[in-house]
Amino acid sequence: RRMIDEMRHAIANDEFELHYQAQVRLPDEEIDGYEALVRWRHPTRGLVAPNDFIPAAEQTGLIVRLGEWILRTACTEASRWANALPVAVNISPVQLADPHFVSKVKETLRTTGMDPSRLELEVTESCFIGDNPWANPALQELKSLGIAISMDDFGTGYSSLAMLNSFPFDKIKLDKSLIDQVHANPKAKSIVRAVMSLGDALDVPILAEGVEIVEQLDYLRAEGCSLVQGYYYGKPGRLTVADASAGEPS
Ligand code: G
Ligand code: G
Ligand code: MN
Ligand code: NA
Repeated sequence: RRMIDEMRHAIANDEFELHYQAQVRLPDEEIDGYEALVRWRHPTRGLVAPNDFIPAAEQTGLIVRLGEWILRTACTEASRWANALPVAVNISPVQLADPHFVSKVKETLRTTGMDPSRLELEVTESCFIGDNPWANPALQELKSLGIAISMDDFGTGYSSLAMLNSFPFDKIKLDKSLIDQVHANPKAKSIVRAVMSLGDALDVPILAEGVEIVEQLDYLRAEGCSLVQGYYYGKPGRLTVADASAGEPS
């Protein structure tokens, strides 16, 4: 309760901020876009990580309002980037269960002037399971506007393959837990190789998450992985003028 009152106040008080992490294209190592990751700049506790407040926001439904703030802020900030790269925004299953989600996204695109083809929404399989019959049509409609839809945390759930079969994702984000051991463990190597081949077969690009060291990158390159994201290239942060934004302080 207290946490939620505090978060409600924090939204009104502008205490949340978005950090951006580069997604890098291989083999050329050019930046392909950025993922927005929310943080809470708490007046006394400092910078609070999303794992410490997103679950409570989801349980209470406050994620709907926070998610609107996140989407609006990501679109506002990204529409000012001089490099005009795409921005990827994480969408909670609770947001997708809101029957007004699609109209809210459309409204946000309209009010921020964001080009829909520069917006990507990241969803997890928990968006589809349970009783949300409109997740699939909602995402189809957003896709028809030119918004890209990515499957996040691929390989961690129990129906990821069924989801790939039921929705035409634009990108698959292979979870960090499978990348962690990819330089060292033969089993992890085989799994990652199989996912790359799945991506080829479906003609969907695979993005490897949580790449931290060059040995992981070397294996991913050798397997033809086309996108990577992780501390190796950069931690999430405020974008500086030199990075991406025009007239925006870092
Ligand atoms: O940024 P970090 O790695 O600490 O994020 C931890 C978790 O919080 C990840 O699962 C990530 O998807 C989630 N998360 C981060 N930012 C957002 C956001 O803007 N919206 C939602 N719904 N989840 C987020
Ligand atoms: O679940 P999702 O993929 O949206 O969350 C991504 C999370 O992973 C973010 O919290 C981000 O800060 C974190 N992250 C991104 N790259 C790395 C990395 O290389 N190492 C670690 N440990 N975490 C990472
Ligand atoms: Mn994500
Ligand atoms: Na992930």
